[in-house]
Amino acid sequence: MSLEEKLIDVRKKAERAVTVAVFKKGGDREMSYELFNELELLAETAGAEVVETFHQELTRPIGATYIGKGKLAEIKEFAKENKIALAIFDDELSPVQIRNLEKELEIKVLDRSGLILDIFAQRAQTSEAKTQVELAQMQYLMPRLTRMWTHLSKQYGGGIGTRGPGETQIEVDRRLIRTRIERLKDKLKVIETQSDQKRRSRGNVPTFALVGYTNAGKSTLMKAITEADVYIENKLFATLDTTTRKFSLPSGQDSILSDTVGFIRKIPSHLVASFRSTLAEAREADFIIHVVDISHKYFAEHIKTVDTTLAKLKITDKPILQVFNKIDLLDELEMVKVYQDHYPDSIFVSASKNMNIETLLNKFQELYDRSSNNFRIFLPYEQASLIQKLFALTEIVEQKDDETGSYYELKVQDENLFHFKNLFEQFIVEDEK
Ligand SMILES: Nc1nc2c(ncn2[C@@H]2O[C@H](COP(=O)(O)OP(=O)(O)OP(=O)(O)O)[C@@H](O)[C@H]2O)c(=O)[nH]1
Ligand SMILES: [Mg+2]
Repeated sequence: MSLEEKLIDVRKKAERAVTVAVFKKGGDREMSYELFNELELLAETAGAEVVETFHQELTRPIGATYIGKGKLAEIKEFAKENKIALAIFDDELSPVQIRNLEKELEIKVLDRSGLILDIFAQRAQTSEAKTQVELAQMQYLMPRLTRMWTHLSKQYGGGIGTRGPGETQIEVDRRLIRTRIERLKDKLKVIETQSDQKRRSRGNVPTFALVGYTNAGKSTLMKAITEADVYIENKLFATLDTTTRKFSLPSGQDSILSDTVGFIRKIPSHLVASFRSTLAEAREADFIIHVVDISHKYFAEHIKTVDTTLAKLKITDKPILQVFNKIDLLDELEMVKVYQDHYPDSIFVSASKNMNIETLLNKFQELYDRSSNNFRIFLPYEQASLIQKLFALTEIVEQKDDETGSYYELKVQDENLFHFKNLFEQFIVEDEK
């Protein structure tokens, strides 16, 4: 069995599935149901048909089997009667739990992380996304290798010489996975260097990155602003790759907008880590645009998840603008007013109905103006050799020439300020800030 085959392919192996969750005793039941609902959506996105859902109220999940014996028996019986092939659990299960559950239920067991990984694997298109997903899958698989897998295809460098004396198949598998992980990491390093170079070659253009919970409407907003032909779908994780497009701020300033993979509650940590290069666009952006689906009942939970994920990615040191999307779905515009009182600094739009997009762009402009430092300099013609540097380090807002040189009005981003001052301090006419 190849390493890939050791990962469950939901489409092939399990059209008929049940979902299983533990609800925290004394917790918010309505919310528990809603979050459980999300698992069902994920399962359907992966290609499974959820035939039944099971949940049990517990103070905390049970160590060995996650749920209690009675519930297990109930699921087992249901699975037998209804030809269920797969049980999907709403948490990350330990390798031991998976093993125990499979033995007990006699069907395949998949946890939330495995499910999300499977969706990513199905949807990955570019070599970058594929490599990142595979890395996450291998890291996920590593501690979950069990004795039931006895063969390994030779294509990954197995075979003669790889088997030490007395080594078990699991140890061989582990070693092969480790080698593979190293190779994937190397490949990603190359990809990362290439996209770093691409980003640098864009020069000094301000960049805005759309982030947010999956299905919030990031791609739709991208399309509304830049007319980019991006993929939009009412499914989770429609977008896996980063798209970047040029657009203009109201002042005419050239800018770049990027759309990227969405976040979700309990996202596997391997996945976040291995999507480093895809998320680099957000990490390197000047401004973060956090898109929230305000029509979702638990949008406040979504905001929390996104904030936590951004913190994990160490994206905390830049201006963040919260954009509430899908206001066309709110019952009355009055509702928007209520929300507006709670989130006074946010913008309310409908990406698909093109509502308030202009206001949003004005807000982008405001962010940009606030973040940059404005200067006026006079550069004599004999200093023409510095012009290249000036163009690289600043945004020229206006230029006026006279007999001896040129006046420039410019903006300098914080990160270029030191370099700029070093070279041009002596030419500054009046500092407007
Ligand atoms: N009613 C309404 N629906 C919207 C709006 N914006 C987006 N949608 C719908 O919401 C769904 C998800 O939109 P996407 O733009 O694909 O969402 P996304 O945030 O890019 O999602 P992922 O790429 O999966 O993370 C689609 O069915 C859109 O048509 C809006 O303003 N109003
Ligand atoms: Mg998208």
